[in-house]
Amino acid sequence: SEEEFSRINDSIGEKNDLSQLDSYGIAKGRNVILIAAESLQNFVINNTVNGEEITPFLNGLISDSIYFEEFYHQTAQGKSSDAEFLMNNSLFPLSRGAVFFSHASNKYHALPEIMNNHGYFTSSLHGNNGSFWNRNLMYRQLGYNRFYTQDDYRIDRENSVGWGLKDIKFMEQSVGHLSHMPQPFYANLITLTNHYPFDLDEEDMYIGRYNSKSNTLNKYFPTVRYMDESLKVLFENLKEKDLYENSMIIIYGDHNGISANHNRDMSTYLEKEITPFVETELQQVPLIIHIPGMEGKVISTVSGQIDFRPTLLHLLGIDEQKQTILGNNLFSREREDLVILRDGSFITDDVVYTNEHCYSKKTGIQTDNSLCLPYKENVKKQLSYSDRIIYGDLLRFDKNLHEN
Ligand code: GP9
Repeated sequence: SEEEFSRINDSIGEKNDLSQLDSYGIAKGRNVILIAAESLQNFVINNTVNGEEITPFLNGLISDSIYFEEFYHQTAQGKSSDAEFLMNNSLFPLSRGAVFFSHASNKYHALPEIMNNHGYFTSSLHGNNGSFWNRNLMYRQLGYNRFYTQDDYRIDRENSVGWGLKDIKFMEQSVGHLSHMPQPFYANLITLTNHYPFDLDEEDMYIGRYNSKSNTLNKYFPTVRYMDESLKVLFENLKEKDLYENSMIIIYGDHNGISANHNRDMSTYLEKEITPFVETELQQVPLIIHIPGMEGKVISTVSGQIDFRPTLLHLLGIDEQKQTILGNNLFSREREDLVILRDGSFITDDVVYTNEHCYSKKTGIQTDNSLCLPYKENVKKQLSYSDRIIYGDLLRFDKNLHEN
């Protein structure tokens, strides 16, 4: 009901005005190119396999980007679609099923719509079928002006592998689309090659496979390396088409690619035991914000996909105080260092809570549950607010939604 919406809103409270910070509006007016990097986990960054770099392009890019090194995916069964939901709505996905399917006719007040209201042309680009994850229906509610799907790409046997169009070809053709868009634009590019089961043609292997009993883990590294190469191609193409200087390019990992089924071989690779603590850490994905001409910096605060939207709007200098969201601007100094995963696990500066156990962040050793206790109530509340907003379609009562 409307009352419930007001109650939740009152409890979330209005966000602080952060327009006085130096970071406010530093990317104002730029095109925004957001890359969903399929199954990209953070452990491959600045790491090697068989002595070879796995993400040479990203490793270089990070040095002149804002890199959030402790950023978590918060997805559940809806995988890539959950990641999109989090990034665009700053709400949690559901604990079961995919909100992209179950609540695709709800009212949202999503990032593409807000950007659109601020003069942006908004689109999503993906070399797969438009109905995958129900995107073609959900995107209408999220406010995208245009969805480029497999019908907008030249796809043949030569240029595809596994799930479809190879990432390098996808990037080349996508920049073709970007070059025809009205500016400024907000474009969401969804990669595909680094998808389970990580199939790759011999000619696209820039590095060799890992050697363990897990075929999945072995094959993961060359496809990550291939995706990394596709990002290099993206940047080259953007520069060629004069789209680089006036854009900001953001890369994020959507969810994990290597599940707990591969813990034994993962443990060999990482040379450490995969405890529930380490398994939680492995849910970190990269978030890299590249603003051409601006200095890089590494930000270590714990954060998650839910925090992306207020952070982006802050950089664009778009006011976000009055929105019904559960994430926090990552440039805010008052922000509580807490990230909640969809299964109720959480991470703070000092502790990690998962599977009903509390671990010291510093040592990774299980500690007294009382250290995690103070956060539990808030964690439960946040997840339940999000659920109630989705199940009750409560954003239809959002007055901001109608003012815009
Ligand atoms: C499908 C692609 C993959 O279009 O985005 O989705 P996933 O299986 O990773 O959720």
